[in-house]
Amino acid sequence: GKSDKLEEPEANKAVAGASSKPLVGVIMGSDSDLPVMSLGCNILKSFGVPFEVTIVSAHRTPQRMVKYATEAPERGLRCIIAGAGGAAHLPGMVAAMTPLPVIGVPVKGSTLDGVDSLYSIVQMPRGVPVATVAINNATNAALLAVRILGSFDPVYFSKMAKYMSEMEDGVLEKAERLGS
Ligand code: RP5
Repeated sequence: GKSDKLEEPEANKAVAGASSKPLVGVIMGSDSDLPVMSLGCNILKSFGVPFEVTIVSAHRTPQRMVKYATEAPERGLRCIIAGAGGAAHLPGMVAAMTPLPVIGVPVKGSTLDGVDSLYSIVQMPRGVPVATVAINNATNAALLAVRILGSFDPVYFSKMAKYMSEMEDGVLEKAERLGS
């Protein structure tokens, strides 16, 4: 990280709405990913999804990554959102160590426009899938997590349907104002 290292409590404090009985785990390789990843946390919060957020680095804290991934199911997580930049191994390594669905967010770094992160995450070899969203699009990662929860929980299913219909209304209103 560039400045102060964020330990767990600080990382959770940095994102209001983080819960003690999380269904979704939001992890990232570095505190420098937090500005991007907090966009996803805001979505989870707005849908009322219990989530947690912390820093887990595949390269700098490999033991912590193994512990996080292997303990995630027994802690009640249903889905993991993992953001990382550069040689972004985190989502793929976590997916290799848990049967839970993993959504990868390629975080744009200071070089290569985030294409390095995108390729690292999207090019998972056969057998270990990572659902990859667009560069820096933690918003879509969180929306996908809500849809995963909605596939077995009607509460989140309805919330997603409402979100989609409001989004549609928003566009139709704008179109109307333009006179078409
Ligand atoms: C990755 O390296 C992190 O996910 C981050 O995107 C990138 C740079 O990390 P810092 O050097 O800013 O800590 O592991």
